[in-house]
Amino acid sequence: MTTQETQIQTPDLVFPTDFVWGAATSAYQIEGAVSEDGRGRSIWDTFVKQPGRVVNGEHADVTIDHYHRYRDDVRMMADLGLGAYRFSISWPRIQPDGSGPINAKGIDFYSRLVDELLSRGIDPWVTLYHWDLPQTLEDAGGWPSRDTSKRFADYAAAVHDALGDRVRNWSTVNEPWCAAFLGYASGEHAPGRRNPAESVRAAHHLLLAHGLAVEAMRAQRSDTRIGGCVNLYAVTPQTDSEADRDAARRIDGLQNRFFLDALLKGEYPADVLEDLGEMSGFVQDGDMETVSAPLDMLLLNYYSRFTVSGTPGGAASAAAAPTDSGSPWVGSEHVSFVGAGRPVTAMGWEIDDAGLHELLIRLTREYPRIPLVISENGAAFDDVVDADGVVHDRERLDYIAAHLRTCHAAIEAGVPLEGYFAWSLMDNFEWAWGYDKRFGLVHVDYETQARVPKESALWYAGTIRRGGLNGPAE
Ligand code: IFM
Repeated sequence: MTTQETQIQTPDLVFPTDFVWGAATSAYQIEGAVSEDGRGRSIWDTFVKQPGRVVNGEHADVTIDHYHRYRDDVRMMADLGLGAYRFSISWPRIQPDGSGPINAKGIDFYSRLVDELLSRGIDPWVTLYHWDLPQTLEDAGGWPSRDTSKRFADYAAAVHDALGDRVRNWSTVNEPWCAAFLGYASGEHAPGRRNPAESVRAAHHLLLAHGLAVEAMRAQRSDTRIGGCVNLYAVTPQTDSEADRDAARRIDGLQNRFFLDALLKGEYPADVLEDLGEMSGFVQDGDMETVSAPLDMLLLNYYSRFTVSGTPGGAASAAAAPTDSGSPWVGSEHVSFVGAGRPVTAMGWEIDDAGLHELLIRLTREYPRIPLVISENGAAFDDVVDADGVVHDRERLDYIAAHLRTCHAAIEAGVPLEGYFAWSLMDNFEWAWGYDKRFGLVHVDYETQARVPKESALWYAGTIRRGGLNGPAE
């Protein structure tokens, strides 16, 4: 035993020894190099150049230049002691036009990244789609078109064929709710369409794409672990009134149950289909069997709780879009999101770790038992680099610590929770908010590209080293 090991104190809350300790990013948010090595254009490349779409007209042509700095970034991950790194593949790097032959240079980048991670003992977790649809496919109809699902399965098979020998853990579509409803209903995200009926079709085709990709990948290898990835919210009615309870049912239905029931039960919830009315006439025979192909795990992203009211006149406070946008709440546009008085992050999102506990218990009780992984959890705050060169981000540290305590309590209660990925490893391009919101454990100076681990990163490294954490007084 080394001196360092003898000094490690046993924490109060010890996690299972095989618990996965990770951090996550996505391709478009960190890579830059948008015109290099044969990469095609994505819907985000188009969107960010349209006036008024992103705060301060910012874009991700360079962002934090991970494409060129990946070796240094992986070294930093190793210094922090990360056990796993979740990143996404840029579809237009692999297939510049979204179909046809693969771009060898695109695959080569991810192959080198995977090798670099493995050489430092970090397990690569691949996400196949984190919102950067090739523009050519959007021009051909985008996610409202069924054909896009088939193109996705081909792309998934190509990536899996190239990396499946070294990457065991895969997820298909990150947060299909966002891709469908922010992309095609509110227009807050690329491609910026505002058409409720199209957004519902998009949601179904994103789920179908997931299922077709699972089939294609399973046909290639039997040792790959595949998960779907959803963003879930705890949802509470503001009062016990019938209107507020109905509002909570609707928002929980569209945000949570629409995706969970489809993936894990092979059906859409009847009440949500009723709310959507004619917009839901898109399911073809056999689709739901494909969508609910057996999974090895469910990845869930958790940030906050929604408190909702069905009483007209409530002020919307949750995740307000930076620019003028429509409503993503198709069929529930009358619902308002109200503040419940909890502290908020820089996004205006209320901090509520109890909501995560509630969701984990609910998943275990109401759905077929399946291993769970928190694939994103974290918070944006207005970080400053202090005179001592350190980012004292105590609020982020407290946020992550509180959610990890919740994870521990859930495991103790019998929830099959296997891992936790902090969002995000580094500050990066926060979609319509540009560089205004910093989610990173590691601070990035966008002028110099200097990376400096924040206090939360150093604390997280200690937590990983100790295999757990202490009570709130820590
Ligand atoms: O930055 C995003 C990420 O791309 C998807 N999940 C939520 C994060 C914070 O908004």
